[in-house]
Amino acid sequence: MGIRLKIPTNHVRSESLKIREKLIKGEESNVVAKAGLIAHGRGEAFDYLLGEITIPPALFAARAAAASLLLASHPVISVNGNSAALVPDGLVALSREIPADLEVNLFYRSRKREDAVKAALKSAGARAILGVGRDANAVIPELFSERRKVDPQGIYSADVVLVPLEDGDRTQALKKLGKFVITIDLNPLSRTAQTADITIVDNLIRAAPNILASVKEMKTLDKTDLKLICDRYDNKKNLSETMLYIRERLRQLSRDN
Ligand code: PTJ
Repeated sequence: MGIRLKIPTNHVRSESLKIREKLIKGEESNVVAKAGLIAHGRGEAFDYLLGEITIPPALFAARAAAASLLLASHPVISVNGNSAALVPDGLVALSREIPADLEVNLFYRSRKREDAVKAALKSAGARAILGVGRDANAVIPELFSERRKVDPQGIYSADVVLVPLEDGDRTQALKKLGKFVITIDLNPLSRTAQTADITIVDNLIRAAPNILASVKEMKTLDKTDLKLICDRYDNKKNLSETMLYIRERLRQLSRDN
């Protein structure tokens, strides 16, 4: 085990350091892949550009995501190492509230990591967890990474899949299978962000509670109203607004200097 950092509460970046510690701990317990630590660094850089807040287009996307998940006949939340380390409680609460299945899906798949992610979800209160061991015996065609292995009871037969932060290939493959894909990715330029049906450009730490709050708020709406929320959403337009927000923020910051 590495050196444990004692984070001073008055440190200006204490929140960010605590999140890093969560991921380091997650890596030590096999939940997070080593590459997950690198992926987090990339995310942090994009989060700086947003000002580390949920910007209006991200909130709008989170609302559309909540409506789509509520309208789905078989929604599934795909869980990788980083998401299990960062927001296990949030994902379990979301899966209960929708309700949606939880499925372990890893790029760096090993039995050890599948079990570690499953254990993290279990200690957050999850009951059924799909996609572990022999249960992941269906294959997403045209996908050659370990992500191709899915559960026939889960992602394989889902109509809507929520895929928090990941690499690009699977989103395209899932779309080819006719799935509606919702992603949470701080990088608006990533292949996942560009190909998903709904992209929430926000930190998963903020996005998960936002989706949950919208699901709770919209649960009593009828299908026509939920559909209206979905129909009003345009991912390309939302991504453009995100990039314009970043441009405007950088313009203002460069003026202040
Ligand atoms: O647990 P595994 O084996 O499934 O592996 C997971 C990782 C993340 C290692 C794997 O999917 C990967 O390599 O992903 P990438 O290609 O690095 O993409 C991760 C994306 O997530 C990047 O676009 C990051 O900007 C973004 N990201 C990182 N941290 C966050 C994030 N987006 C939202 N919230 C975050 N906290």
